[in-house]
Parts: sequence; C-alpha cells; structure tokens
Amino acid sequence: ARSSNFSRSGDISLDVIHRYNVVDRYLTDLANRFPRVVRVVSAGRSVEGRDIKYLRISSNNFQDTNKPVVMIQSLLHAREWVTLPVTLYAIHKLVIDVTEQDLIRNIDWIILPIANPDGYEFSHTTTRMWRKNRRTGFGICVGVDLNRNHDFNWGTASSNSACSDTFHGPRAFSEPETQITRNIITEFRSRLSLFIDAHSFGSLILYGYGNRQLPPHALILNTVGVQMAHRIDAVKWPSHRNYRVGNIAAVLYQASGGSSDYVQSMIGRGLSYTYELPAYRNLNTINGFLVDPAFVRQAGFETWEGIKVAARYVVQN
Ligand code: ING
Ligand code: ZN
Repeated sequence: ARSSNFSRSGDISLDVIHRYNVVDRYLTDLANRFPRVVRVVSAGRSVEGRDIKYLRISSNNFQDTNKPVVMIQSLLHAREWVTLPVTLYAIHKLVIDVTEQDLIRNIDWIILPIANPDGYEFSHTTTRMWRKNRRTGFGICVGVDLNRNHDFNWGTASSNSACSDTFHGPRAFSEPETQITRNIITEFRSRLSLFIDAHSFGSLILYGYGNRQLPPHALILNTVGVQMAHRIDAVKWPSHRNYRVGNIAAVLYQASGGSSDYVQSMIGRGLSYTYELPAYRNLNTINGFLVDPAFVRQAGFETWEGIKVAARYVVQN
C-alpha cells in the first residue's frame, strides 16, 4: 500500500524492506523532485528485462572533475535483503534530510540500490534464500552468481556448475547485471575513490583480493576499514558483535570474480570494499539472512556512519 511505503511528502519509509517496483518508482520521483541534485540513470536491463536504475547525486551535475566519486551498491545477491536500507538511507541523508553539507559539497555520489532485481523479486515471490540472478539456458539449473562474474581472476575460485550457488557463468561479464557495473566503472574510474558493495551477513569489512593477494595499498585499506568498523561499533546495537576487518580470503574464503575485486583492480589507490552487514535476525531465528523489521532502520543508520568515515577520508587524501 502506498501509505506504508511512502510518507505524505513522498519520502520512502526507511524501516521497511521495499520491493523492486516501489524502489524503482521512488528513484524516478526523487529525480523529479530534486532535479538540481539528483539524476536517475537507466543503466540497462536485467535478464528478465527489469530496468536497473542508479542515482547520480551531485551539487553540480558531476561537472567538477576534481571531486571524488563514491559509489555504493546493494542487492547484488538476492537474499541479502538488509543491504537495501543501506543505499536508501544514504540517499535519504544526501538528498532529503541533509544534516552534513560537506558530503554533497565535496563528493559526487553514485548509488545503485537493486543490482540484481530479478533475483531479488524471486526471493520475495518464490525462494527466500535465492542468491544468484535468473539466467536460464544451462539445463535444469538457473542463475549466475553475479559476485563471481566480474573480470578479475575470473573462474579461479568459483564454480563452473550452473547448479552451484557460486556459478561464475559462461564467461566474465556474461550477465547484463555485471555489465552495468563495468560500464559505470569505465565511465568514472579516474575519479572513483571509494566503492562499497553491501552484502550480508557476518559483520565484516573486506578488501581485496579474493585470492589472498594484497593490493599495494592494503595497509591503507585496512586502516580506513578499521576506522569505519570502530565508528559502526560505537553506534551499533549492544548485543551485536563488533565488526572485523581484513582481506577477503584471509577473513572469509577464497573467491574470484567479485565486484569489489574488479573495481579495486580498476581504480588503483582508490578504496574498494565489500561490507558483510550483521545478521539482523530476531532471537527466534537462526538464519542470518532473515531480517527482524525492528533493525531495518538501524542497519541503514549504522552502516551510513561507517561509510561517511571512508568518504571523508577520500576527500582529505
Ligand atoms: N559474501 C561474499 C560472496 O560473494 C565475497 C564474499 C566478497 C566474495 C568479495 C568475493 C569478493 O560470497 C556474501 N555473503 O555474499
Ligand atoms: Zn552476498
């Protein structure tokens, strides 16, 4: 119902996990309401034909090429629902409830809330634990793991079986959803200073590379990561664990073709992270992908506190 998704002024509610259609309409409405700061870009279509939109948020329409660009995306993995409030909260604080002007004065933002719309809708309508996109043509099994499909060490730590949840697809960037990321990076790579891909769950801030090799500026990635983690820990829900920071393979597992690895490989000394948000479950569930509605707003708020730390770091360095 319109009333629970949007306030009377047209702002989206931040304590609900919204469906694709609601978010899609919101992005367009926002660009119409705030034409001087918000542009909506239809970047392409998913396998099933859904429009994949992102917002460009800027005080001067990206004209000042000295400004760093920060990109945040969510829902590359369908079932990781709690990542959506991260991007919606960021949009809210950059466009509607602007309490910190420096963020918009000093930075141009690219925010892509639903990177995998087909998988996301499928996780609402049919299979809650769906992870991949909805590519068919591989026999009885469906879907490519979009976070194994990017062109960095592609196919070296992932599955070649379409039945696997980590199927890397027939070739790097075979999927329209990952091609969109590639196109955005190609367009903005010289100014892209910070990239954050929001996943869940685990309370981790991860940096490259997924084969355990460290980028030359790994010490900076770690230091800024720890600063973000400290900030989130300071405002997090008391019973939730502290964030941990480290290399993807060292902290979690080996994985190739991830979005943050690809972006890191393209932006030199820029900072690229995968966030694993906490398991915002209620006490009766063991599944960390199931979100207690009581935590949706908190998830957006506390993650934004962390993102701001890195955003301000890239402005100053
Ligand atoms: N975790 C990520 C995954 O795709 C990851 C971890 C991060 C892999 C960065 C590769 C690169 O498996 C979740 N929860 O999806
Ligand atoms: Zn994920």
